[in-house]
Amino acid sequence: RTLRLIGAASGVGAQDPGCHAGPTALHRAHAFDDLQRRPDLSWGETLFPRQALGGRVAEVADLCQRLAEAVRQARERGETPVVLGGDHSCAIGTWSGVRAASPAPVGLLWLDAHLDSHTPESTHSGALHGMPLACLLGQGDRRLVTVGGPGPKLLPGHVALIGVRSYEPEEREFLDRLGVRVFTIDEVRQRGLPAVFGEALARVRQAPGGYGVSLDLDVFDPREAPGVGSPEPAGLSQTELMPALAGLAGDPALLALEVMEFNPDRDAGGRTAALLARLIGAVFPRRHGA
Ligand code: DIR
Ligand code: MN
Ligand code: MN
Ligand code: MN
Repeated sequence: RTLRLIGAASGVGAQDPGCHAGPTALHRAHAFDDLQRRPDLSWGETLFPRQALGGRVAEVADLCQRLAEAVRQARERGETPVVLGGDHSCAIGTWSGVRAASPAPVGLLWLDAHLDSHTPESTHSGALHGMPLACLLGQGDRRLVTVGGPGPKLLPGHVALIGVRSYEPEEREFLDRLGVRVFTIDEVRQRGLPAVFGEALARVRQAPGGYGVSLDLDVFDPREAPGVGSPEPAGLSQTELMPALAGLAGDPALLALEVMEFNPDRDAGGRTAALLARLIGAVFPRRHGA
């Protein structure tokens, strides 16, 4: 396959805008040098918010619209989009674009410390990166829900979350009511990641159009991935998650990957950038001789 990196340089969806610098920092990071030399990988455009639009929802909707278009075009060229954030509100663009390029419903594996399933009515913070999954399921501000076309972009039975440990009751109730499967960090600790990951994957793979992975870097423990927008203690280790992600390698049903919430300001020693490069290499290993 051919990988296409697309930057989503937005921090407008978060209270702390630091993730806006993520894609440009990665483009320059030494940790990304080997990746950028791969002949099967190219760096496409990086999208920036247009502040003149006035208002966060308008800016996020516009950015996600352009991102959805870039992702759709990449898919239609037969490429595999790898979207680098940016705060997680950009997910509305990525998965609306993947859905637009697919003839059938797609699944989504959401790896995150948070649920990201607030609505404008339920949110405590007002931050849009706390709402993208609800938007993709058809609930939220109309301007965000209609990015890439009308109608929900995901069906609840095709969505699973892993690693969740910080959320408000309203967003949990919303997902439970729809029947979205949430694997909290407690369930991971009880059953082990391989069992949980396998069950989540089986669920998202039921989607007839294939599936994607949305990885919020805060799913990792902040001791291993300090460079994130909203660190939450007691996350997954690389030792747990990397082998599970490596198991996706070569899966023809995997349509796209996004890695969100990278905040270079907090990335002491460049550890999170290095983790990110390893992660892309694990999911999409370079074929021998390619
Ligand atoms: C937070 C969002 N739960 C909120 N935080 C996120 O504002 O509702 N961090 N998504 O990654
Ligand atoms: Mn998130
Ligand atoms: Mn998060
Ligand atoms: Mn919250």
